[in-house]
Amino acid sequence: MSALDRVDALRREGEAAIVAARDTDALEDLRIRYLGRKAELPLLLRSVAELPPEDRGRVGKAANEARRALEAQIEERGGALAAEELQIRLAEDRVDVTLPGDPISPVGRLHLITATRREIEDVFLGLGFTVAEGREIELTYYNFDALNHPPEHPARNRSDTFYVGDDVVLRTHTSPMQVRAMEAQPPPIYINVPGRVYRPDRDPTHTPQFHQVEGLAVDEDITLADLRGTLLTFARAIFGPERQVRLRPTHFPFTEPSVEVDVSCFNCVDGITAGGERCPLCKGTAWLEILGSGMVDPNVFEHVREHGYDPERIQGWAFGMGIERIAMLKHGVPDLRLFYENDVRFLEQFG
Ligand code: 2NM
Repeated sequence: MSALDRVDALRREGEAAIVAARDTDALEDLRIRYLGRKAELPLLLRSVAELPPEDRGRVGKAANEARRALEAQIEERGGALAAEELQIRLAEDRVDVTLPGDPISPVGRLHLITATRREIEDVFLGLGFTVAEGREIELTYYNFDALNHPPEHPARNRSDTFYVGDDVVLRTHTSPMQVRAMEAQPPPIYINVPGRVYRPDRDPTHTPQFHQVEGLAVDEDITLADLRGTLLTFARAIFGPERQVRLRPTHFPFTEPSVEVDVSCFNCVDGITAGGERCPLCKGTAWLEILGSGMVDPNVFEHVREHGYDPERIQGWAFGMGIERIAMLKHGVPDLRLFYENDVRFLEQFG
């Protein structure tokens, strides 16, 4: 076969193959087969000089034209195939966003501390309180001074408080946020402040980190009777509708008068269980201590007087409770350490 006939044959064969190519991958194979560095047509083009002089012009021209024709045809077919492939992919990837979701079933549950915190918050939200969270690293001013703890108060000792610096501590209660909230908002104020607090204690009933919820209500005419009613509602929501509360006098630096609040035991009658035994929950006393509270000392208001808290015009009460203690009483948790060991056999029973 003459070189010219061979060029013609390659061109026709190539054109037919390109028309028949089913996808861009097949087309790429054809490009290599007909136009690649080692393909016959380009080789032929490169060796035109070795042909007899009278053939060089015609063969070179035909081979060049064949190469350009195949290139153009591959280009055109490639564009068409790529467009077709895109349409197919778009059709396959189409998502019907109106279909109902298919979420995986949730794994895990709330930790008992979290569940109890939310339960407490929900009771006070229902009574018109809002929730405020503060910082865990506090200035001694907010943790002590503004809360009427004098410089010599024992709670300020290095042995009773984690100091981060001379005037910076890990908060020992969430009360500092109550002061910050009063700075930020004039009375009336009804807030709940849950969160983590720190004290350097470790024994069977104390851990260096624990959780509190504090409450603060300040208004023009708020009294200890409102505190009692609020805490009775709280006690009944958490421990059952039959509960009673009792207030016993005590002392706190930031309240005057101060009271410890007990809820009637839900595990016995008058300290005796249904089985006739001395009640192990209340130790036969018929009462369970749940929190501390009192009327906010006017000295606390003096620190926020310029923010609208004139102790001659407003008064209020505050309370603080340990979330762990509430959860242990309510669910009969026998050991504080169970909250922090995170044994799933314990965690799975709640939340
Ligand atoms: C308690 C007991 C009594 C309390 C006082 C204040 C504030 F900021 F108003 F002064 N916040 N929390 C308070 C009072 C906390 O916890 C056992």
